[in-house]
Amino acid sequence: MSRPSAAPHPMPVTTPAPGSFALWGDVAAPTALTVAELREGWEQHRADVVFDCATAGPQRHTFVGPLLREVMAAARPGFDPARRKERSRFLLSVSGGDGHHAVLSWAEIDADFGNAAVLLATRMDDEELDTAGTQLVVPSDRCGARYVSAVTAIWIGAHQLPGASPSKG
Ligand SMILES: Nc1nc2c(c(=O)[nH]1)N[C@H]1C(S)=C(S)[C@@H](COP(=O)(O)O)O[C@H]1N2
Ligand SMILES: [Mo]
Repeated sequence: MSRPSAAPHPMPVTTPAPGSFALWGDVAAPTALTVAELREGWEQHRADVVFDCATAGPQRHTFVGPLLREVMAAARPGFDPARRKERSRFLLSVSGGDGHHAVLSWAEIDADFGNAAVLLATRMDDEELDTAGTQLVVPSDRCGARYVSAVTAIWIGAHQLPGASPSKG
């Protein structure tokens, strides 16, 4: 059986400048952000983390940056912010320029659900990330696979069941 040829979520038409990333998907205001904008536009949080790498063992870093959930609000995701069940259907996919990408559920980072303090880093240890690009920081993860570095795009959208009409609330 052949798969439909049209991609359900076409990539943004413009490629973001080096060090910046695109926010796209089911959003009212797709946008591109630089690390400087992440630093200036939102409250900066600090996370001292240890994560395990399958090949290099335990890695210890100090990251600084805004909360992912606060940055995502700038693009206005396609849910009613007052409706918990609507929010609980959304997923995010965070990709690096090398093709590595990892997903999170919106509920993981939502204060009413998992409330994880996931960051988009502007600094790692003594290095400002303006040139390298932002890095996803998931302090509650034991392993490093979702610490996506040199992020180029974050997609957000809901999982829709075929034929289902979602209940409100
Ligand atoms: N863009 C990108 N980010 C990535 C990876 C990758 O292959 N590409 N590997 C992940 C893995 S498996 C780990 S353990 C950490 C390693 O982080 P470190 O290089 O800071 O130790 O980066 C993560 N982020
Ligand atoms: Mo790893």
